[in-house]
Amino acid sequence: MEIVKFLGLTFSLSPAEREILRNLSFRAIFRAINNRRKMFAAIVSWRLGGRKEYLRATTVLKNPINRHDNPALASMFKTYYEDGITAIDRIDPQQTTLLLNSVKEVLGDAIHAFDSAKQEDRWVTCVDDRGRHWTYYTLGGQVYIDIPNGDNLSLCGAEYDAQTYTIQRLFEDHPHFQKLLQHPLLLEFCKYANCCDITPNILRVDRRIHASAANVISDAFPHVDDTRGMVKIYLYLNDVDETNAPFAISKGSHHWGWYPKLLELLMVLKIKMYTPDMIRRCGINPFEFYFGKAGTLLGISTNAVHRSTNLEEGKERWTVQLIYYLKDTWRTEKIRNFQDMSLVSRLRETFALPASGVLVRTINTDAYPEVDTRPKK
Ligand SMILES: O=C(O)CCC(=O)C(=O)O
Ligand SMILES: [Fe+2]
Repeated sequence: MEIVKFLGLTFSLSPAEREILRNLSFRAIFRAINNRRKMFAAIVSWRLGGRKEYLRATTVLKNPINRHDNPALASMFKTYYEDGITAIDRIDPQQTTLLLNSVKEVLGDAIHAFDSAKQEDRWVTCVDDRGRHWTYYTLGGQVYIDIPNGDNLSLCGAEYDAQTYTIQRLFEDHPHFQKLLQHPLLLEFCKYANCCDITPNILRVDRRIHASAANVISDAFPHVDDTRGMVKIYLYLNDVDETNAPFAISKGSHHWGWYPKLLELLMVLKIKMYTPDMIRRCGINPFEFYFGKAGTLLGISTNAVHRSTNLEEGKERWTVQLIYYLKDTWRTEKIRNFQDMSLVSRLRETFALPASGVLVRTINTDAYPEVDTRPKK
């Protein structure tokens, strides 16, 4: 041990430390400190700049506390804000029946094709001679037609062109749909949930039946629909209970802590599925199932983690779904820590990403708990 005086301080140094100190010039020390300073400044400006840019492009769903004079609307908005799902209204039985009949007519050919499909047809999308894009999915038990809004076709996807059958043409053929879209509570809901944009991008008419493979290859896996903001309105056209595909959602998961940065990452990694273990680690709620009489109108954030449910054999579920996209990233006011510095380590833990960088994904469909919970009023 050697005693050294340096800058007025007394150090005791081992011979090796003394050797190191001898080789250190003031210049080298200054350079090291300066580099640290520059690096620190770069990190700070990146964080501030990145944050500014991120916030600029992000639509924020605002907490509606005290923001509405009408108590019924205030309660609907509050439920949607807190849970990511809310009942909007119950359409009267006469209008519901008219809509169901229209949907049966619109889906007629597609259902016929579904019924006569060979098993290997599996997933078929085609455009019929009227320009309607219909899809049937024999393994998933699903038939649907997606009808885009002619006023913003470019937002709906490259597959839709000028020849496509649009919502406007649907209104001419079946005026009940127009009436549905003018429903006052539905419009109020859109104004709030979709940040003033009350025009759906796509109207989907959908029929589901029992599917033997529904739990293996379909939206039965917990998932989120998009990294963009997405709102869906579901209209149940027949009674829906635990036997015929109630919509299932993890309430409040749209507030998820490192969301939506995390979702961007998930999309890049092409992960849309979550195992129960991931859900537990992410700290989000177990799934709740939404039952409802024919005419039930639900407003849903499909940025929340959700999943479909298989039907019992012989049962059907008919729905009209209105799909709204926001153009950009999205978050709620409640989200904090979305720039959490520990994001990478949380991700590693959540997705069991080993040090080698190989992604391990285990999906055990038997393990999803079916919680039988009725929607709260
Ligand atoms: O229709 C359902 O039950 C759920 C389907 C789904 O995942 C969705 O609409 O995004
Ligand atoms: Fe979905």
